[in-house]
Amino acid sequence: MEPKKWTQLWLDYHKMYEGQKSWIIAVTGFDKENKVLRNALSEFEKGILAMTLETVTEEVSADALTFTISQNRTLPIEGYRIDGSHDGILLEAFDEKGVLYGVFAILRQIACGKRATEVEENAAPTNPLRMMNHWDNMDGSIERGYSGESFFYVNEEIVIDDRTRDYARFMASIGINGIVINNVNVKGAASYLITDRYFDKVKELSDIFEGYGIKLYMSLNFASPIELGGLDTCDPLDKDVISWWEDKIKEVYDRLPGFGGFLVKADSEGRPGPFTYGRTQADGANMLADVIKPYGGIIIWRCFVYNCTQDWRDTKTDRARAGYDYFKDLDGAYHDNVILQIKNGPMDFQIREPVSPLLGGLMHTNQMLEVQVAQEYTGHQIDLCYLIPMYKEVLDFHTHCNRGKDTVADVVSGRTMGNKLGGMAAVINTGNDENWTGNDLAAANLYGFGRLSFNTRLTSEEIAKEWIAQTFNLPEKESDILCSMLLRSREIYEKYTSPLGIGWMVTPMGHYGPSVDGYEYSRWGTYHRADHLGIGVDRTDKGTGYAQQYYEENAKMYNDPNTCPEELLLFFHHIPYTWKLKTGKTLMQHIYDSHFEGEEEARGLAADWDKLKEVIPAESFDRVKKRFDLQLDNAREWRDQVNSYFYRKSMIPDEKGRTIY
Ligand code: GCV
Repeated sequence: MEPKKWTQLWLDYHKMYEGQKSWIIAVTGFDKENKVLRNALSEFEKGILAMTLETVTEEVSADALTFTISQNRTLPIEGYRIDGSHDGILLEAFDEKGVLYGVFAILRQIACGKRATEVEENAAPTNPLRMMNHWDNMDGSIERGYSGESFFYVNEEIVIDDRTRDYARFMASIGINGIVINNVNVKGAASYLITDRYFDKVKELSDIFEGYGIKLYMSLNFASPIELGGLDTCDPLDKDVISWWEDKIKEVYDRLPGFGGFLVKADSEGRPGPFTYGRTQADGANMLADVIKPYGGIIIWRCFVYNCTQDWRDTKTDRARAGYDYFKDLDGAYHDNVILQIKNGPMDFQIREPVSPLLGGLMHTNQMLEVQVAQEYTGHQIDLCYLIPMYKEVLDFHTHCNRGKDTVADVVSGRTMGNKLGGMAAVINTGNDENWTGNDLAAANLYGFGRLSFNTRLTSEEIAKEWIAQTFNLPEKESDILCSMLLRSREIYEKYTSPLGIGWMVTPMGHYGPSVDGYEYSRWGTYHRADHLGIGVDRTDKGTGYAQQYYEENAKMYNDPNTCPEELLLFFHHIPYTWKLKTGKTLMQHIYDSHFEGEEEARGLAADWDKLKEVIPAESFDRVKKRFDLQLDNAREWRDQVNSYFYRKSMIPDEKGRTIY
């Protein structure tokens, strides 16, 4: 079979200028044979040649430029300093990873318009852990994957080829230092990743990753002692279970010495966990953490724990409360090599949610922010939806947990509490499609997540511009058009789907396209609780009490519909259709207008894309254009279904007299 080709994403070096010189490499303080260093040098050689036509040579000549790499232990771990001058470039770094990141920074700056001799930066990652979570299954499918099949697995075998290496290069180029290679829902063959059946291949994969400064992690099946060990329990306090894990984890580290640790989804959506045995989440996490500790491993324990069968006809029952209710009381009980991984919002990656109150609500526990780059609820990589502005909002959110250092970025980076472990993780959006991310423009989210997790101070616009320059190298005018498209896209998607924080209203299983009452667990009634008078979920002190899970300042703000940010109004309140918003419009009119505007603005995005036809490579242009055609159908459907649903519920006509079906 012809191997599938693939694009080089943002490492598709374009010719930027024609340099006249050659380069000599001088390394001091580092071992030149170190894998990471060798890969860094080869990236430099490749990138500089493609972008400037200058070559790296061993012949010393007076007019050659020198690329000096030198160790500097006063810089932070993984940090680097680059300084271009007429003689060449000086790159100082704390460690080899810093060299690798420094090289990619040099190449990025050249791709963004600087000459090699002008590059300049002093940088160190703001987050200790910057991770990608694959939801790839071993049969090759990907849970919530919209870019083809897995490139890690085919028919329950691990595939390692040039694409794997390119993937590792891409990840390193944006600063990723940890990758979880399998779905958190560990099913079928994936349980055997920690057995002889797969160790050799996993080791090969881990060696490739290591060469790019990346640790390999796996999702773990909490019921492994039963499924692999033949025990009749996986109770975390049972001594046979503990001893089974001791043997297993020893075996794992014997075979995979560089292994990072496990990611665990327990007691959620049918996954086994400590609750089955009357134990707490901390009992489960700590048992594994203690066993893995001697090997330097960590346990990343997800807080996406909720009871999907709960009956919410009782107004106090609320899925949004679950994370905090299960985890807050155990703050401080988790051992120091446990990190709790918390989704950005209390529900599930909707287009707009408040920040999870657990972030910063926990004050004595390592925490990591989980976001979803895969566009499960945000358009399936068909609809354009640049998610970096959403991640920025989350990172910049003031939790009020600690004066002066209270943003989510402060909390997860470890600055608030002085934790060594923490960071950001993303559910990745890649697959084996030729362009990796289905929609070529969805690669901006992949790129952006990595860059943001490395430097949370970057703006959405800076990231978009960097990505555009490296991917397409467009003239300024066209670059501005594309940048504006990206920056507008999230709000446009929100406008034609579910504005004001209501969420869902999406097809229950697929999560693409409108289904106003369609929440997968809706046998207890609609999720949005709309009736003929109003819509929204009362999460105030008179309702489910969710708003009270925040620190006082935020709790008060959310509790009152007059101070609650309007983009979250229906998340926190049940509001009559006649309610006046700050614009003076009624809620009902806002719903109509938002859907009409959203659909129209989506057409504006597609029209802007057409303006780029001459400057975007034809294959890429056509792929994206086809997606815009689908997006426009989707936007129309959302507009019409939502508007007609609420018109029929409220019987309030559109003031502008537009056709509502
Ligand atoms: C991996 C949502 C998704 C599931 C996903 C789950 C999770 O519910 O729809 O596909 O499962 O989140 O984050 O564990």
